[in-house]
Amino acid sequence: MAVPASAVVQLRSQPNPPSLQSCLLAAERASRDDAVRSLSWIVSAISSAAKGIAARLRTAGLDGALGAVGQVNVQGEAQQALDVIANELLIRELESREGVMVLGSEENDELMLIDGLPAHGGRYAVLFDPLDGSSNLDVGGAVGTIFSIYELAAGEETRLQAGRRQGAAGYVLYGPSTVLVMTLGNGVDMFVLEPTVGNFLRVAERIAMPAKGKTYSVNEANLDTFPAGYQRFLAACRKSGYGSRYAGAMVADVHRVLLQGGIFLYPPTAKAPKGKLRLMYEANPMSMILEQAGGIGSTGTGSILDHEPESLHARVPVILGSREDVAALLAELASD
Ligand code: AHM
Ligand code: MG
Repeated sequence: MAVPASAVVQLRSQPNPPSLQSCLLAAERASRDDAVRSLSWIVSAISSAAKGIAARLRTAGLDGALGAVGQVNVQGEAQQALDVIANELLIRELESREGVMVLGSEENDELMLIDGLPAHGGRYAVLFDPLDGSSNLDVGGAVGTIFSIYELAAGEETRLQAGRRQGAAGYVLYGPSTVLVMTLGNGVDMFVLEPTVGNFLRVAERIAMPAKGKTYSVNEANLDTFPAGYQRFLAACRKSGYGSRYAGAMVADVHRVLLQGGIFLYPPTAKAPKGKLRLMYEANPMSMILEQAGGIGSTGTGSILDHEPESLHARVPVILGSREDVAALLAELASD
């Protein structure tokens, strides 16, 4: 049953919304599973880094932190100064967290192995895109951080796993306010950073996304090179009155889809035959969030979460959205 708007509005009007820290503690207490304790401890580290990133973003136009640094990352993309700053803030918070044994970032060529102590016997890998949509930075557009957390078996440190094995995932959207959305595998909660005290406060819990939306989100400049099924689906959406919304930052676009329904796409294109977005730290965590909220994440041929990773920076076509919208697209793709 889809109740996003009403659920969010009701919770927003609560007089004393709980902080992220107290929600994480409550989740730990409610679970006998040691893994929940470790996962919340890691999410807490990410939330600290996010506060630092949000602060740097607020003053970026004043302190010279905008613009490129003259380096290109492993994806061949020009690194922005804030890509580097956000990456360092996350690494600094996470590398000292008990249980974190492996880090993987969009900005680093290889997995980073850390000489840490296992937490309560658990060993974890954290994969992240420190600043998603960073081409929006110079024009004051929204950007985000995306994260994905896995529990590792001993000896599995360098083995990439399918997204289905994620223990927790989430994102932070740096827009008019700083919003953190996360799942520990038991529903999706949303928090907003209260800037005077610096606490993330919960504004929605157990988000259930609408079964169908009214907008699609895709870079339509690439339309002519999408496979035919995508083109037919988008034409049908236009015919039935759908609107188009595209921020150019996946976090902002998927956040809208989570709250209001609809569909976000990054299909194969002539320039990027496997799609542009990366499986391990973009598609998988977003897919876990959407599936936990009742939506679907697909590559067009199967579930994103079941897609076996070929490499840390592997790309996949991405379809994320409300279940009826995604089903309609998959039916078009299957008919070719
Ligand atoms: P980035 O992680 O280097 O910022 O790239 C990912 C971004 C996504 O946020 C967004 O959906 C997509 O790239 C936009 O790409 P395009 O400009 O091709 O539409
Ligand atoms: Mg990205």
